[in-house]
Amino acid sequence: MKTDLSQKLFARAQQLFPGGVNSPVRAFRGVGGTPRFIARGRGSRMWDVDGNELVDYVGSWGPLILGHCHPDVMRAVQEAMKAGSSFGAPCPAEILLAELVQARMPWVQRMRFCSSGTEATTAAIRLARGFTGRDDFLKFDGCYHGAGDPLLVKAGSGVETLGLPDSPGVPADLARHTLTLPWNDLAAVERLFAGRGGSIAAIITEPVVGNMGVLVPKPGYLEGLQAVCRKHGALLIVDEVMTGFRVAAGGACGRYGLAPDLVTFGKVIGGGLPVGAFGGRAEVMDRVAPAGPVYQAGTLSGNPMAMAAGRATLERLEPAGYQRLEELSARLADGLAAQARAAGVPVQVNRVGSMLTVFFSAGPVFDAASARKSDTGRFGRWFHAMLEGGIYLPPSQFEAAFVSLAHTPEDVEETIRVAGPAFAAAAKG
Ligand code: KE4
Repeated sequence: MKTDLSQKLFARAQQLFPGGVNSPVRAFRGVGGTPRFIARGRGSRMWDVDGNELVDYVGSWGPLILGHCHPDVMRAVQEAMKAGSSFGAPCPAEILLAELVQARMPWVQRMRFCSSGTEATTAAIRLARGFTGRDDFLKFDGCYHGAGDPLLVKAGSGVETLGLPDSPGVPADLARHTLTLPWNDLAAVERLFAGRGGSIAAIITEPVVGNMGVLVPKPGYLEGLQAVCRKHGALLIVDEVMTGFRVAAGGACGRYGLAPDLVTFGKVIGGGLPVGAFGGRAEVMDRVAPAGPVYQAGTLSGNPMAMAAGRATLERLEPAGYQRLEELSARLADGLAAQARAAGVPVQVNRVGSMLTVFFSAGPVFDAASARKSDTGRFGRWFHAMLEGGIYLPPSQFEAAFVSLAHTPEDVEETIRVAGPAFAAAAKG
């Protein structure tokens, strides 16, 4: 596969951006080689600058659940642009999107739009601290909630991919308020709260972890976290930046029957444009300025073009669409597992809805520690063999792949076909 132009552009990019990228996980550090510079996308496909056609399972890391350049999303954004790109003032578009969110997630009694998932989670932590008057909060090893200081402790995603235990630059005085435990271990959470529950403002969790690769919550785990929060007066923050409107119409909270105090969003609700949001109980959210004293703000929050893209996306996420995503994703997961078995390569395929990960591990993968036992060298060889075969997967063992409504059964069968020799190539290393 020709990559001359990507290589030339990557060399130029490294004179401009740290590591040649504007977000670390794009740099292929987890798999080696040269990142592909993308020229355009359409439906389930992307074309890189060297003209290589790729079946895309990254989907901009989750937002593109309808695929690239969905005509309705394009039309909505173009129409919004004709009226004006941004006003810095209230506009009807933000109400229309918020009402769609609230209709599917009635626990979101109030919300605030921002421009990224990081803003949303950072604000949610600040709000939980302001509401409870407590400084400590609990996150889980391997869960990634964006690049905000308090959350860059034992994070997943790019931090995990680069093997950075925590990020330098986060003052110890701040990090000490971020408590961490293994994910999926309810007894550990109960022990922690029994000892110091009165000082803990919140638990924040990915309900289905996507940032260590996909980790599936054990039965009762999420409900257990909710019960611990209720018992000790802490808030449950469910980070649905990745799972929101992805794993079900009501997100993971709808899928697992949670009643979170706060929930955060990003990705899908922006339809590919920059949007984040946090929301939840009115009693909590009404502490946010200007209704209350907890400050949060953003120049482009509620931007009419981004609101239009998000609304056009959510409007096309019907129950039949989730059924199709389930069927396509199940076929893909089963087909990949069968190909790995045929090649004699031990893998675990973890999947919830249309997010999945192939772990190169012989044993079950249910938390960060078990995920880290995966053979990242084999993953890297498999990744490149798939890429050579025209299949574009997330360039890290510790990320989720995404199926969109633009993917077809033919895309999935092509992917499964390419995976056979790719697993054989992975085993050779
Ligand atoms: P952003 O600030 O990147 O919009 O959202 C941060 C975030 C928060 N919470 C969860 C559960 C997330 O998955 C993310 C962002 N996810 C990564 C992919 N694993 C974004 C990709 C990247 O960092 O380039």
